[in-house]
Amino acid sequence: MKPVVLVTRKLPDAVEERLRRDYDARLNPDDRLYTSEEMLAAAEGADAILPCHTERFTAEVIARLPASVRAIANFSVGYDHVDTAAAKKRGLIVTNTPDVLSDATAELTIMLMLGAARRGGEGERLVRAREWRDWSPSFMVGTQMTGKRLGIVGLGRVGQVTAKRARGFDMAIHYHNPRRLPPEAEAGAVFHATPEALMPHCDILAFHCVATPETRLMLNAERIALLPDGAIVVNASRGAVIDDEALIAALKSGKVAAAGLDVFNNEPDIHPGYRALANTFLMPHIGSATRETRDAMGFRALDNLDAIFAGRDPGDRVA
Ligand code: 8YV
Repeated sequence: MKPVVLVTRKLPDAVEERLRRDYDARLNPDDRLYTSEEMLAAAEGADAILPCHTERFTAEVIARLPASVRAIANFSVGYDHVDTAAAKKRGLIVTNTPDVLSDATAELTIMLMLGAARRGGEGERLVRAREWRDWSPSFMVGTQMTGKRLGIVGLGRVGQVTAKRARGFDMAIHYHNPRRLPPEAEAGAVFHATPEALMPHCDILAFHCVATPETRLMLNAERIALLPDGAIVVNASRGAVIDDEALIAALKSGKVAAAGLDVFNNEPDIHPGYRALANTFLMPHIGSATRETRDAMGFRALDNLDAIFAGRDPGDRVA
């Protein structure tokens, strides 16, 4: 008998084909978002769940999962939507999909940097609204990215690819991680032991860290004050790392010249202040949204499930 897998969202065709071939897959062809209650009901009798970051596995949800469920194989690298302590306590195996989305997310981060620095959103809106009337030497003048300092919070898998791409723009890389990396991973990047020490070196500040209680609201008013005037902030990690009120105030005052954001607190119902500002470049959480990467994420989640049901250790176990 094939293991039963509840797949909470519509996944790429090639991934679903493999799911149908190897599992008794409960798919969601209409991609309807489940409430927790609906997900729990749909998981009745399932051996595993293959969710996205859109499904939340709080301690309460985990406690109510049917006894048959042995694993949560996420279709995401981030797993802040899963209470891993509760999962461990319940003996659930939890996996994620690292590596395969690093290129796509770094690409998007470069787009956020360029979009914010060169006023991409503003220009696009202007042209579409037929409000582009003339040209002048001061028209739509932005910030040049080439040769500037890029500060990265979280120089991990995605952060290191962003750093590599940014070096193509002759940028000097600074970073803050909880621990200093070995020289081959640093590739010349300058380590700062605290976020406070990093801030003054950021012409552009990019977040690639994981969302944890330690990184929550990392970018607050005090740290913004330490940035150079006119710095640019980009975020393709999780909205939780930014204090929205503080960033919006800095965008209004000009302390922060522009922000490029792909992730937000309370997506998709984001802080309305971001929409009202001209100097924001806003994307709807599409860091990993390329055909290649979404296929690879699905295959990686399935590799993890295959290992679990073959009695092997899944490569990407996080709990
Ligand atoms: C996805 C992401 O869009 O992998 C992550 O952590 O944020 C994105 O790649 C999403 O999480 C898919 O579930």
